[in-house]
Amino acid sequence: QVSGEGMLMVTARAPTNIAVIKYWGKRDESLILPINDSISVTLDPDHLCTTTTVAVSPNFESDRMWLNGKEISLSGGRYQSCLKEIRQQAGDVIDENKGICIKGEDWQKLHVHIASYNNFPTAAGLASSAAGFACLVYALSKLMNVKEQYELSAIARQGSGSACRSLYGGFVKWAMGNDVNGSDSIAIQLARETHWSDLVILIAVVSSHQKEISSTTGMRESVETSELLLQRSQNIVPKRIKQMEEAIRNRDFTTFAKLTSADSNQFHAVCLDTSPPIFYMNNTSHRIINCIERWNQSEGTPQVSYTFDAGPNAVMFAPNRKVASLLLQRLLFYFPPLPGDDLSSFVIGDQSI
Ligand code: 2P0
Repeated sequence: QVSGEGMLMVTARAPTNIAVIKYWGKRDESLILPINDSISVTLDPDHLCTTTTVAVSPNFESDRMWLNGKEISLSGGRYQSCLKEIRQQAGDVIDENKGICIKGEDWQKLHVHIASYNNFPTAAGLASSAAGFACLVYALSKLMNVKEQYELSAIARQGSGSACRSLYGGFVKWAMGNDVNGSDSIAIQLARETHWSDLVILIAVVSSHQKEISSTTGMRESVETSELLLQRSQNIVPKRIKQMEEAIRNRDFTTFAKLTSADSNQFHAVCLDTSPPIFYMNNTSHRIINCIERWNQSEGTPQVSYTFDAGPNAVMFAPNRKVASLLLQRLLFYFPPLPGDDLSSFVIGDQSI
């Protein structure tokens, strides 16, 4: 889109993703290279997403960014890496009718303004940085006419590791790769968003406060101090990745559910095994786990599964809408709404319960 003052603008939207086999730990901090593969589900962009508008104009004197309406600094290494990499890949943008002629090399001198909004709590364990950097890199790539779209995940990864997975919908694997410069540490789509359309994801926002220990700091401390993390990344995750890929391929909910809950619990066990220990879940999170585990045990096979990221919020999976409704009923029984609670948020898909 071109505005009156010769400003060129692009708006993009990217959803967040939820890991079912977790990324926790880097082997290279600056390139953001992980110590194990991970697998995630990208959420529907209508619910949890970032919307980012990027604009370029010869009148802009510096790169600037606003997040949820507040200006933030772009001086950090992660923003700088993404901007530098995208500019290196930038192509010509020429539209004679609109009087636009930007050559690939011109992007090195032109400045951009970025406005980004999250429609969910920032930094509360709902992977805001994943949607944020995926959206930023994608919007910039469209603005700057980047040809090699397959390289975008390696650029988004340098903004935030989990962001590389948000560039694809459906089920996505982030392959850790072997290359020292990270060229093969990229996201790969395992299955499209329509592959398992019965699967329902429920999110219980237990707290929308910012977490005390960022994922970046937490995983650095785990790499430095947790023996369990080494065992997990070398001997446990590789097996789970294969099993999870197969479960997704076959839409095998029982295996998917067992692996998802087990991997979440192991990730939080690694956090406890870190010195000093990190507590991302709270008492409410533990009660949700108990509620689901008791239900699954009473049925003899997993009805639903749960996973928690670097925060107390629960993400739950049900094999279909009927079971999702039963899960919601149970949650509402154990966690009755308080007077004044907004019940309109209790919805599955488009239907309120
Ligand atoms: C994941 N998490 O796989 C794991 C599970 C949180 C728990 O990816 O340092 O924000 O920016 O690469 O991507 C959160 O880590 O960390 C995360 P950086 P990121 O989703």
